[in-house]
Amino acid sequence: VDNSVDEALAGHCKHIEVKIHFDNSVTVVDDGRGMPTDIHPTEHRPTPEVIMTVLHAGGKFDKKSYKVSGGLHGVWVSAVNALSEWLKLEIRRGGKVYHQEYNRGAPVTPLVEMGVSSRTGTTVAFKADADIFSRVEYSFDTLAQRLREIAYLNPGLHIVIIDERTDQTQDLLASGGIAQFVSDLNS
Ligand code: 0RA
Repeated sequence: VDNSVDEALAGHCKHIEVKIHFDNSVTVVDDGRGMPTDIHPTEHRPTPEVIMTVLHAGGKFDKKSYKVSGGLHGVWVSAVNALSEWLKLEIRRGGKVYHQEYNRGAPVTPLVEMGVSSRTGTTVAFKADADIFSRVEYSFDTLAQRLREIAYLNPGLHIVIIDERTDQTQDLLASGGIAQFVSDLNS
């Protein structure tokens, strides 16, 4: 989600969907630019694989021009990958759809071209590793609360959270930003 919010802060993402599935896996879909799919200039493998497996990778996060970040400079998505039993990455970019899968942080498929799409964005689906976490069940309220805060801090960014375990959903869009937060708090 923080990587998707970074895309929103850069002006390229308007919609983020977070879905908690029945098996407590989670899917995060954004309509950002999609991760670059070229070969990484120094690592000599596809950039998404570098972003997903190397802490602090991601290229743009280290650039001086990149002063705002909802995440922690490229750490998050690789940390999520390392702590996941499995993770499935889908990238829509340049008219194409790419896919790669990982187990416990390690790639188990190459990055492959899967089809065509007129949209752009990134989808990350993952299941927290029960060998690492003693509890892998998500709290809808905790996640909804955090995503609501993110929505207030990013006016115009539309965040939807869907819980398939209970059919609960929250539609978060705060066009008025922090001013709206104060007014909602007062009311
Ligand atoms: C590196 C560079 C660019 C975008 C991203 C990473 C990116 C990562 C994630 C993770 C989840 N959603 C994401 N969306 C984008 C910039 C790409 C460009 O310059 O076109």
